[in-house]
Amino acid sequence: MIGDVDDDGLDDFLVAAPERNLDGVKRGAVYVLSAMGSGEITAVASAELHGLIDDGRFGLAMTGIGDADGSGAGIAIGAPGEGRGKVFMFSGGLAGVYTSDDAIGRVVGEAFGGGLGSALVGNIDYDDDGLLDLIVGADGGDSGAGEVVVFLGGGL
Ligand SMILES: [Ca+2]
Ligand SMILES: [Ca+2]
Repeated sequence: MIGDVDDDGLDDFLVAAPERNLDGVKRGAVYVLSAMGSGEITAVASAELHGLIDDGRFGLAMTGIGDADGSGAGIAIGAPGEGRGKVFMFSGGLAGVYTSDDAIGRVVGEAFGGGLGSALVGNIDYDDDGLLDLIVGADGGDSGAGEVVVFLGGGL
């Protein structure tokens, strides 16, 4: 469950198009859908978020990260093809068009091609301290073996 990302009182869906080209090649995009509707994705989405790096595949993984600041449910979006791999955090209350530059926080992988952000699990309390945590996969991390990093809540 992602939560209410655009803060209109209805739980939302995220739809990703990680290979969307936009102004480049496979930069990726994520769309927030609040109310049910039909039509083209850019017309029915209440917010959209764009990657800015070619082959970054922004949106390959996504998760809710809870509402840390009372603005609505935050989300994390992985872009494993951006250099070392990145995860972008956005606070809630999203409406309109954003880019990865609008993120309130970002995590960058340790090594080029590590693919940080290839998988994300949020909205869980991994260490049972009452704060939501974020688990991030890096499918090319640890020299290609893959690795998983747990970010404990409080700092996100
Ligand atoms: Ca909503
Ligand atoms: Ca926790």
